Amino acid sequence: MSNTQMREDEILEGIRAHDRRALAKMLSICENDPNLANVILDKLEKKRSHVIGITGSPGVGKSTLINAILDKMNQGVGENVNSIKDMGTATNKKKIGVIVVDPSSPFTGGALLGDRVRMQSHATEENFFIRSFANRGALGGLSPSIYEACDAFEAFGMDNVIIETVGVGQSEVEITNIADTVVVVLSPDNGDEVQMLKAGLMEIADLFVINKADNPRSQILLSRLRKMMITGDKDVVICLTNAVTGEGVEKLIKELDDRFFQILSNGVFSLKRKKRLLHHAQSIVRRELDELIQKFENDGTELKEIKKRLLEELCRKAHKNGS
Ligand SMILES: Nc1nc2c(ncn2[C@@H]2O[C@H](COP(=O)(O)OP(=O)(O)OP(=O)(O)O)[C@@H](O)[C@H]2O)c(=O)[nH]1
Ligand SMILES: [Mg+2]
Repeated sequence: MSNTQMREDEILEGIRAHDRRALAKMLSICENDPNLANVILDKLEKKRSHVIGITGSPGVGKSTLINAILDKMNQGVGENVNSIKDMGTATNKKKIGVIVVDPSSPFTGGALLGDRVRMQSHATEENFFIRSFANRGALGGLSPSIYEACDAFEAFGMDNVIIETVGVGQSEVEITNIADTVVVVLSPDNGDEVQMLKAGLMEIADLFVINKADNPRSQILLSRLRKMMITGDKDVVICLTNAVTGEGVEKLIKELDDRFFQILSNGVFSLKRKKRLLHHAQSIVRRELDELIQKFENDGTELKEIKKRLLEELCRKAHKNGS
């Protein structure tokens, strides 16, 4: 048995047994060897998680809000969508995976730790798992291994997978490819109203949060947002929160749970999942093409092998998708 095979079996067994160390290893494989990650993930049964993208301009309070969400869930707030009783904890608290996509350092390619530090108080709790990913290679977008990481959390049986991304550039669009629900966070002290219009955040939001509700100007932002919605064709829930005190966060969790059950019953969830599979396949193709370009200069014979692998991967994804 090869080393890789041993590692694979160990991880498979560990994830099925809800061993956090196996999940940590799996997430590292997602980051460093996404092809191997896909091979392992294919052997795992995936639970149905609600994948929530939290996006918004820098500093609006996304990390603080996620921290507040975890606080509330730790107190038992929120629906346990998977109803997993066998996760090694005798609790019915929600199981949450958090992915923080940090901008890459051009020097190290590594993830910045700032957001993780913000959520540090929850980092070691049994029912939560927080992981930072650098967005290396994906200019302005999400991490190239985000699809695999999301699958890994689902295989682990998380109720929610929360993805924090800075709402600039490509990541805004990309988050709609992977999340079942996109939460756009705005804050009154960020000149967000103008940015919102510019960046098309209006279109991608399934739910708005006006954070920093302790700032009186949040009421102005609220009424402007409502006005914009009247003229638009979308009726989106708006929640007001103070992420520092946790005010309004319970209501936000309830709105998120309500939306999850709604999209499960109206077919939107399965459409979102089809979209995610398609974009996952595309990300594999892009990755393979990058490899191809790198290798081609040295050895043209690689071309056939890579073409074959690409086709196999696409057929596998299409088959999984039921088409
Ligand atoms: N007054 C007030 N301050 C807040 C609130 N939420 C967050 N903050 C503060 O706003 C600052 C930025 O918060 P973060 O959670 O780091 O914001 P972020 O959106 O994650 O920022 P990036 O990850 O850099 O994009 C911190 O100093 C927080 O303490 C709030 O509801 N009210
Ligand atoms: Mg943050």
